[in-house]
Amino acid sequence: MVSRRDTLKSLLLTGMVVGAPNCLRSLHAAEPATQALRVPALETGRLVFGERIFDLRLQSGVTRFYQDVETASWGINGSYLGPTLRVRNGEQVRIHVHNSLDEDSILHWHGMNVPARSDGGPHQHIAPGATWSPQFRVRQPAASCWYHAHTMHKSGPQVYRGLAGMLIVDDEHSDTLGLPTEYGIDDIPLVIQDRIFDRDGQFVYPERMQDHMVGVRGNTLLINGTLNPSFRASRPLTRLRILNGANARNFTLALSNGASFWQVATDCGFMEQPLELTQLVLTPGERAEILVDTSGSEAFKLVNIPVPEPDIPYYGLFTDLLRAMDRQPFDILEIHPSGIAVTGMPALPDKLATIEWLPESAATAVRSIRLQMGNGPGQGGGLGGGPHARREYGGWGGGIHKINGREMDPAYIEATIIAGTTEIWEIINETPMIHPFHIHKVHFQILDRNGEPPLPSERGFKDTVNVPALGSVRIIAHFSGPGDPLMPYMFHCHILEHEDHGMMGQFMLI
Ligand SMILES: [Cu+2]
Repeated sequence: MVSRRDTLKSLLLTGMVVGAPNCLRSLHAAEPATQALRVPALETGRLVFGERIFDLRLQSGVTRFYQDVETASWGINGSYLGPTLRVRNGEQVRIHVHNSLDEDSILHWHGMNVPARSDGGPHQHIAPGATWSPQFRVRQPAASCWYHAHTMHKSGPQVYRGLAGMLIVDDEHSDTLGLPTEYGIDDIPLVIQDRIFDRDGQFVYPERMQDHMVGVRGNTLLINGTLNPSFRASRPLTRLRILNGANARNFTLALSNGASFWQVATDCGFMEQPLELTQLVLTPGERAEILVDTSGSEAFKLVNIPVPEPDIPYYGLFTDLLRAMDRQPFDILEIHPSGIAVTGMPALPDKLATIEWLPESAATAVRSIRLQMGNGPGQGGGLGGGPHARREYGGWGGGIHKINGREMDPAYIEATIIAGTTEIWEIINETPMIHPFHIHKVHFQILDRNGEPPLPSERGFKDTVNVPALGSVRIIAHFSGPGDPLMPYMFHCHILEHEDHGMMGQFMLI
């Protein structure tokens, strides 16, 4: 694997090529070599008359990402990110979210099957000083979900400052699998994010058009808010609940020693059986649970490996940006194994879950969802209307992001769906870059991508899917009730700048 110096060199070179909008580096003088991985506090709330109640506070504060540097940041019950909430299938939950910030916000429970009014979307606002108290019964199997700001036009900057956290669902079945479950010991959440710091160690949220076209990518990685993190394992097998919590960056995860790891869960729960992998792609919003062999004594790293250059026509500056994207190797987490010697492979359960695969014949509707950037088919445009406009791709310049020809309009409902029905959605990416597509509430199965079966790592319930450049994905989902004719659910690109700039639509479940 590349050394830190090689990595830096390659990043700087990449930066020179593309004007350094999105190369990973960290050059601050006060940068710690490595520091212990921070693990968000585990919050189980309080039980009142059988209801699990959480008290969350959106707040501003300062965080020491760098030694002796106080960075202004936002968090939930803390100065950066929020606690890991833990709930159980079947129980009634109420979450009091108090906004002590000086602007409107809202939290969305990503991956949770909750009523529209409790879902937290751009129709809902928590004004400064106000409290919002969504409630729901947990009706889904064990999974690693998360929560984050979903404020109209402001999801990007609010998540960037720190409004996000993990939300773990447990159930009776997950208790019996024998997987690592000791939070912070052998069951570790990993929120992977990239940020930009200025010379004073303050967050910079870039406003340049090109950053918003491809999505905001930082040059400094934070894992659970830790710069250059190191984790010391104390058990021979460690479960990582990995969330791509970045605004826009895709990660291709691997271990620096080339060893295998085992994926056990997709976004919304366990897979049928553990899947042995040597690399795993996560686009923004996606999660995976993996088991890592932490026996033995030789340190290794969880790293990001570069992906091959995308096979797209050349469009000028925008193509340079796209080609540089996801091309940088970098370290994510240094892992010091437990030193416990184990002979052979770790013992893993043969079977994790029974998944009922939805047949295409169950669908009563098929919808097309077209992801678009620019001025629409035939309009051309390109970057600033320059010479690189490509009419055949709808002219994706100008920073306009749309679905089915329309920027997000709170008054427009794209689909009205009868509760209890099953639908196939074909998500068609008309642009030359990946978009991670997220549907609120439902847990779907991927039927195919560009006509091919989904990757083995996607064989399970998902709520966010990687839709490849100029390609398409078909998903099938069962839309369970209860419906609500007055409050829609969202579907959108999970590149938060794309969502903020209009690549979002609404469905009403009735
Ligand atoms: Cu997008």
